[in-house]
Amino acid sequence: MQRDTLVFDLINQELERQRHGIELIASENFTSLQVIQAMGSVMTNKYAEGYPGRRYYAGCEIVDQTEQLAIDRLKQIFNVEYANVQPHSGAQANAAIALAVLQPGDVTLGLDLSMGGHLTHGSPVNYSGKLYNAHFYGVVKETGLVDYEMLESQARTLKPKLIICGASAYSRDWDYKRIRAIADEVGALVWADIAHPAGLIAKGLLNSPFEHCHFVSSTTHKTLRGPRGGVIMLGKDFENPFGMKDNKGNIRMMSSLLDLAVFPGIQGGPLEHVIAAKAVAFGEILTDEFLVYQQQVQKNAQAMAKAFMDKEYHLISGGTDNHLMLIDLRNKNISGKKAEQALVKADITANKNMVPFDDKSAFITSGIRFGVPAITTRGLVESDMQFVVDAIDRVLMNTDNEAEIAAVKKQVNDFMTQFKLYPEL
Ligand code: DSN
Repeated sequence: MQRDTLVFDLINQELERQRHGIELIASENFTSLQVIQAMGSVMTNKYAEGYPGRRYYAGCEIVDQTEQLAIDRLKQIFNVEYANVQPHSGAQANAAIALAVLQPGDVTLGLDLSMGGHLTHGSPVNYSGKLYNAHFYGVVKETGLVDYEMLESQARTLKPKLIICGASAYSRDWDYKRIRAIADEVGALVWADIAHPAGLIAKGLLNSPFEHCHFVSSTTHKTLRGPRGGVIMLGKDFENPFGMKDNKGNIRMMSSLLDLAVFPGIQGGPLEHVIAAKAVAFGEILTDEFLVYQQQVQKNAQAMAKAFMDKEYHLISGGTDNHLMLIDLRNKNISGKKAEQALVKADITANKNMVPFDDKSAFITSGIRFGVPAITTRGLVESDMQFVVDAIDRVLMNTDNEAEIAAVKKQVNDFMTQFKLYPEL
């Protein structure tokens, strides 16, 4: 068959876009070439419903080994008793936890989406807000920090079955111990969604949720720098406290209920090519180089935050502990939408984001979110953050000046040529 040049030309255009630009979307990263090669492999041809050693299809001896390798490496990274590497995405991992733990109508308590939370933590437009009785806590207006007192009073009043911590746009660490104490008082389970900071947690640079949270989910493609996908983990496997039964009426350990929730609960055949790529990425995470990378992520985020604050940008919570920052642009008289659109013209990619207590809609927003995992993978260090922030500021101060934005774009493209991306391709 003739090569599909239409598609491969587009793939090459995307590669060039990634090479020329400054990638600041906090949830993106650049995987290694061997992660891409594992994903683009014959493993995609295999059906393997079930789990290693207990599949519904023949011929799974090899994919059993790659999946078991991914499981074992993930357990080693986080020192946990249970891991499921089959969720196709973070949203699927989260859906499986909800399916395993909750009945329709059960009360959940998560961080409000407009305060930095995630769609799957109870948003009314998501299954998690349609199927379950979702309630929310927020952040303190003055500090931008999670409002643990509100969480506590909401939990006491609502008696949720599940308390959810974790966020998409929160730049500070979490007090998992405090949340667990609240949960124990009201008889709730705690689930930490570490999709964003997982890489930093993996290397001990942020608090670990595993000792305190019953369930932990993550994506694999953000700070973990693996292929697009999700995982579920249990620090310690435990008997399910609500006596939930499988379809044969047996009360099972939580690990079994989670396995059943992923397959056959919400998914069919696992993506064994992606699981092979997860195994490769997990191998990379176990190396000392990955610790150096994560340390650089934190240093770059702090240098970038300082450079923004020096230019009187208003960072929610006044800084960052992790890989991202959320900026309220209202003192600069520009919306998040306009900022995002102007920046992309200069080949700087970031995303508009609501800020806590925003007076604009999710389509316009008052804020913008910047993250450094991808540029850190490219090789940028603290001293490069001033160039990045100067370029962003020049665009944001000239959103209607096409000539100025074109000049920034040229500078950005020239600057990025020194940081190689997939030179083999
Ligand atoms: N919420 C998305 C993000 O952080 O970009 C991921 O689901």
